[in-house]
Amino acid sequence: MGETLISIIPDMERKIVDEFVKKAVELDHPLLEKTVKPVRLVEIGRDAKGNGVPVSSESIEEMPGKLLRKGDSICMDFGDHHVGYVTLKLNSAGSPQDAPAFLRLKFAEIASEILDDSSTYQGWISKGWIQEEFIHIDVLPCELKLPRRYAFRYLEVLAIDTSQKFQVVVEDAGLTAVSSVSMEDVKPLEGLPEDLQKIDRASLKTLQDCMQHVFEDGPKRDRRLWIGDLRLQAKANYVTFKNYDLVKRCMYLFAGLTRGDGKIGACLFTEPVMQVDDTFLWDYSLFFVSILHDYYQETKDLEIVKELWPAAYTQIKLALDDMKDGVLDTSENPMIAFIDWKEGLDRQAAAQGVWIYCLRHGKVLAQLAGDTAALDELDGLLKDAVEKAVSRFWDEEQGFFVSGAKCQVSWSSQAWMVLADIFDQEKSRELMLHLLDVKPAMGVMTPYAYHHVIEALLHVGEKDKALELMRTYWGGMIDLGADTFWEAFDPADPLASPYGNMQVNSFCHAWSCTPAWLLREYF
Ligand code: RAM
Repeated sequence: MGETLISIIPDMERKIVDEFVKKAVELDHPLLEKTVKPVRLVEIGRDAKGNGVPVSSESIEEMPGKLLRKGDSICMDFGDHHVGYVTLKLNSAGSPQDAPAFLRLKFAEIASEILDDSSTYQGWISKGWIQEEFIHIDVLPCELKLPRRYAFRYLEVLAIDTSQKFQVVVEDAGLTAVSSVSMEDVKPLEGLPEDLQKIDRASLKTLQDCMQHVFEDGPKRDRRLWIGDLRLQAKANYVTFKNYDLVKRCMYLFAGLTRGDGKIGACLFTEPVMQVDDTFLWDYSLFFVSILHDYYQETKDLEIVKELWPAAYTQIKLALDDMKDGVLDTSENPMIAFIDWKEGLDRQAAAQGVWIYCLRHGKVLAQLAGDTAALDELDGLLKDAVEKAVSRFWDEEQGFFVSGAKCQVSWSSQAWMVLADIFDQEKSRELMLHLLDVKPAMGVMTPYAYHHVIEALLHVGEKDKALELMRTYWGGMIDLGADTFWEAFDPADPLASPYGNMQVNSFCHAWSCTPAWLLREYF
């Protein structure tokens, strides 16, 4: 582990945060490793709807017999989604190798990515996230150990060029898959219909592949600890893998690597040095309160509550700086709270829901920590926040919470206000049914936001409706061949991406693992 990077923190506090980082380092354990071999060769084509799918396959035994000339390729299928390090045994055939073998290696989480053309990519985040390598090999045979870690199921090897005299042969391939947990540690749910079993299995695999030295958000891309993703991963982990050390480590990291002003950042890096990112999301920093609350509910570890309560309480106090008249001020930065990637979403009402949700958890923690002064303050804040939720956002005529100057009605606003318990259960239930009935156009784009809609339905006792939505949404990804669940999915717009192009979307994304929790918790 590298040296700790902490900026402008007074000496006394620095001691405490350094202590937290030290604890986080001590809670880091070696990853479990598993050797995985490709199970077959496949050809990827398009189905009737244009989605990439394996259209034919051959035994993997055929691989060493494939002589790759200029333009030839093979595609290995490793049978499931994995995260890890790849080694290829390469050789030449024909006359002596009189030129470098020039290869392109493409790693794909879903079959469609094999068909993508990276030269067309024009999204707003780095093209560097596309898992593709161009490699010259001067001398064959060789063992090619790739230094990067990949997240993939399919690996295509294309011979961009050889020469007229020799061909490239892939004699063998292997993967050292890594994770902090093993799928064998979790009992699959029994007695479920097949579609739900598949959803549960893909959720577990998603979570497993995101559980590395920290809870990563998506092993293909950011590979770092995001707090909004952590909150949902931790919940799913409590009823499945039960790796408490990893959650504890992540909480210590966030508390130990706050920004100079005490705010917990939206995400943090552990390499090359541990440091908090400068991205700040108002709702994400508040979720530290919730994560600590949930950890206590699961473990009853009062010590850590006492230790981390000051950091949690600080997030509540600092959140007030971004509020005006008791609600989040979104006038300068409409995305100061994240809520969802949905284009055009007005986030103010949903943010009020998050605020109340976290204040309630804050009160539980203050009580546990014996902080009576904080408890009094939180009581006052909570009363005011609930009053504002109704007076500023509730539209009795429409029967919906509305958000922003244009009084936008969105799915996320309703879900978060229901999770915040603004109304009693019956009124909240009516609101959720009204939502499903009217289906406002401002829907959701990510499994993260969809999770909150489903959780809200379960919160008001609408199990059947929740299950139905889970089946169509997460089941929709399964129907498209998902082994793990995706960062973004809009059934009405399958090519949707928060980044302007799907090629950089992550198809194993932590925040989509929650069916594993919901199915165990509510059914
Ligand atoms: C993306 C990441 C991450 C998420 C943030 C808000 O960059 O996918 O998972 O938490 O957005």
